[in-house]
Amino acid sequence: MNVKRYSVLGLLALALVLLAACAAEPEVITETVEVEVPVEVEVEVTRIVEVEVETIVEVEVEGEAMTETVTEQVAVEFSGGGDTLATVQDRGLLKCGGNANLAGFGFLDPDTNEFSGFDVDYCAAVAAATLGDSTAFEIIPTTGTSRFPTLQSGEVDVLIRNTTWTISRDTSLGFDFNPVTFYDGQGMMVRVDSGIETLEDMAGATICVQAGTTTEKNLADVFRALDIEFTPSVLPDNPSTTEAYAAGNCDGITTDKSGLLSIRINNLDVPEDHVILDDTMSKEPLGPLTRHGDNNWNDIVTWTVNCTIQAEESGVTSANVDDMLSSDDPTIQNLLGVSGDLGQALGLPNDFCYQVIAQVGNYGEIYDANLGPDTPFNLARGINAQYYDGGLIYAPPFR
Ligand SMILES: N[C@@H](CCC(=O)N[C@@H](CS)C(=O)NCC(=O)O)C(=O)O
Repeated sequence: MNVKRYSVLGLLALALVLLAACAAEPEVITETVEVEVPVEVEVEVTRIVEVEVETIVEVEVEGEAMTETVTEQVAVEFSGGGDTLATVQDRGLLKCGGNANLAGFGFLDPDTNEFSGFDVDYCAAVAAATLGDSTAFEIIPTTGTSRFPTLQSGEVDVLIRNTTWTISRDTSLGFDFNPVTFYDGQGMMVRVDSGIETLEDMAGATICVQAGTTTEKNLADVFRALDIEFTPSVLPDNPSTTEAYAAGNCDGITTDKSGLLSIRINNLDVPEDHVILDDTMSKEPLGPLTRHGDNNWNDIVTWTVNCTIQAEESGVTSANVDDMLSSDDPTIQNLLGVSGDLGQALGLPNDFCYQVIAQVGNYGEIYDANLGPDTPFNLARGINAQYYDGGLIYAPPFR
């Protein structure tokens, strides 16, 4: 009995103490505690990448001078993905790997010392998107073999030089490709008076081709598949390849069809004496590329290209872009940064695409300015038409 009475009293006492404690003002205690906060550290990774480099060597066979291609692995320092946007913005200048010898795409005019072409305009577009100034870029000219080490080493921020997107370039060479800006295919040009009408007529021919290109490999594969014997004459750049063909050292010259058209119009004395065969030997999707590992920079180049493509689809041009700022079409509002924070998510001003269109133009304008009906190329859009016109040019949504 006693036991029971004591425990009831004890419980009452405990309840009173707890009530008093609950009613009391909470006491504020200030003390310093050490906590571990996860910190993100940016690490610049430097690795050595093996690159296949093909060197042309002069050899003498039975008293006759010939060239031979030697393929070797060369170690190139890979500067890592890094933060290319910060580098470009600190420098106030975009460094673009380009081409100096391919009129229409990338060409250095020896008289004016100015670069022009379809690829050059895409360098201007990236400069407009990232620096707000389409003139704030410099082209570093590269050849078929020097272009990849130039990008890997960090000498340039982006490579925009009639370069084909292939799996090995995207993976083992350590790059990321962006949207295709020009869908091409490999062709063959011959002299009209040769009587050659198709590749099958080229048995025993000598064919001029440029080193370090997809072209060189496709040529061997296609001719092997057709069971046609040929002799490749592999040369280091466009001028030497074209000169060898023009001098009659080769029966045919092969590269991307756009390249052949450019060579025919710009580098041969009488273009009408040369014909590009109908045969298309490969797929050559051409576009810009960046170093693998800098995802944001790759996104920036990707959405700069997409901006030009969407602008064409939405009817936004360099001439009407200011009026389009008051459009009530949500896609146009997003595209031009009138609504939403799409630019900010890339680390850019929201009007990055407005700057591209106002200063450079939309995809169709860039195409026409360099390759369209008012240029010597007069190259029909073909598969480079917008998807709604039966082509392959298509921008994902600006949402
Ligand atoms: N698209 C092909 C071929 C690109 C290429 O280098 N083409 C040559 C022939 S049109 C060129 O641009 N030459 C200019 C030069 O190196 O001077 C590739 O990516 O390998």
